[in-house]
Amino acid sequence: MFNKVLVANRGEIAVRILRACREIGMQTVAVYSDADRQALHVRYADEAYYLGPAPSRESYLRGDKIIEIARASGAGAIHPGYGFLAERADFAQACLDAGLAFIGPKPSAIAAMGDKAVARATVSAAGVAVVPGTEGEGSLSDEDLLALGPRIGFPLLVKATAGGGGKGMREVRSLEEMPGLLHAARREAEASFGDGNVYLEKLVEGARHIEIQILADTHGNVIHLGERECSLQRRHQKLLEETPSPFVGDDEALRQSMGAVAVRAAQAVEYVNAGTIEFLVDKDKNYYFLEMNTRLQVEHPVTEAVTGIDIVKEQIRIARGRQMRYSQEDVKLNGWAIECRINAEDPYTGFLPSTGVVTHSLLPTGPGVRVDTGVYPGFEISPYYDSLISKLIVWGETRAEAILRMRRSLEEYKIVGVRTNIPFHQNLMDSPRFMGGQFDTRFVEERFSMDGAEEVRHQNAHIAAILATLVAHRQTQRAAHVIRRNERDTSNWKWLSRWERLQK
Ligand code: MV4
Repeated sequence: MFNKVLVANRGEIAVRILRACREIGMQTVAVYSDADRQALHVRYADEAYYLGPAPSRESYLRGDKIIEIARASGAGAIHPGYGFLAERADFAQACLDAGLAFIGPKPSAIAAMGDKAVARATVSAAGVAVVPGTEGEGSLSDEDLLALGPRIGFPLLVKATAGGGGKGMREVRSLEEMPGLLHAARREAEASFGDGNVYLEKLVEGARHIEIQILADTHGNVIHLGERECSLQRRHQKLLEETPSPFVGDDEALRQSMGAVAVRAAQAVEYVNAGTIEFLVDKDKNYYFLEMNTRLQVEHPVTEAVTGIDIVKEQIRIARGRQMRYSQEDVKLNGWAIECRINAEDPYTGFLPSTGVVTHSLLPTGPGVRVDTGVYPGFEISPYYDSLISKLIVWGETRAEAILRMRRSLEEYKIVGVRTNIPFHQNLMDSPRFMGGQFDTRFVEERFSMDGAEEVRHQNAHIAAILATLVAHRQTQRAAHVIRRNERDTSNWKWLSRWERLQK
């Protein structure tokens, strides 16, 4: 049984995994590229080995080299994190062939869920609802698809079978525009995945994106850890996740029903370890399987915050062949958690990536606050990898408390040297639609604006009385502040009145 883990990743997730290993007494091995010689994950690990030049394909995607390092260093297991090699069935198989444990599912489960048409057919056969569309696993010709389109009905979506993340996806409104869009989708899928195969699904409009975290061990136990609301995203990049979903809310029947269906979908591929089932949920609470992510996800900490379960430690236990420490009855959702993804991107210039040295940073702390990051003052954010600097996760007893805590934490958070999307999140926290939980997957792109002039709000005596107390409290707080409030911040005064209006 292994007692040394190689973490085949970088940034905040590598640090997150190393921390779990440290807590349970596992020895750790990090790997790094030229751009990451000074990175936190390298410093944190017991040992670190050089992979190659900065570009991913010459470093973090070098599965052969990583396996060689694992063997040479005496690591008995590889944790892939997310991205890079995490969902490559061939890499998982190569680990097993080298006598290494892969901290994740079996190669067959990765492969079955990686092909979206196979995934649809597999879970559908297990009784899981999928969006109406083409059926089966084989590749379909344009002729086939043009015949099937009208039967499914418009509007529909062309999706890449090798896809995920919206690549190779096209919305089709009529039969006339279908040939051109099929061609464009195939070309994009071919360029992105080396596979131009596509399938069709009816378009579900105004849907929310809600996912269920599952855990499965090698003893046949499969449990779910509730849902995460992931509708707030831009160009298929999630920006904020929360749990519970404001849309599921206290509909415990819906939560348990989605959870049970997610478990069934996982069982359909004999799933082991941590995984996530994505659902589209329409306004009438009908839900449909979208895809399964066969990895640890970026947003896993919100689930950890409300369940108290350390998902990464559980992943390692499972990979060691142990039973999970929890049964479904043990899983209780306590309070509310929100995660903001802090990216090195400028929200005022259309989210252009921002690179450079982080000269100073001041992290928010205090009750109910967690920051997962791989960045520290002096570290250079390079253009080679994703722009995620950190994840700011807050917990509150209620959604309102979590939002207030997030606003407070965003104000405290100071990063100097690169531009970040913190102002975007501050704006979002002030958005009445966000506060009211009234948003779907189009919200950020279609209804949200960064130049929102503050609306003037009438304030009645009742609100004023509450606010007087709040302002007094604020002043004591401010006396202790080293950092000045951001000019763009909405005052608590305005914010509370918005909140009050929403509660009416
Ligand atoms: C959909 C859909 C509506 N109807 N499928 C986007 C990425 C990929 N994971 C699937 N996606 C969607 N599939 C049907 N039949 C809407 C989306 C979608 C979306 C899904 C989740 C999160 C954000 C999204 C943004 C736009 C579209």
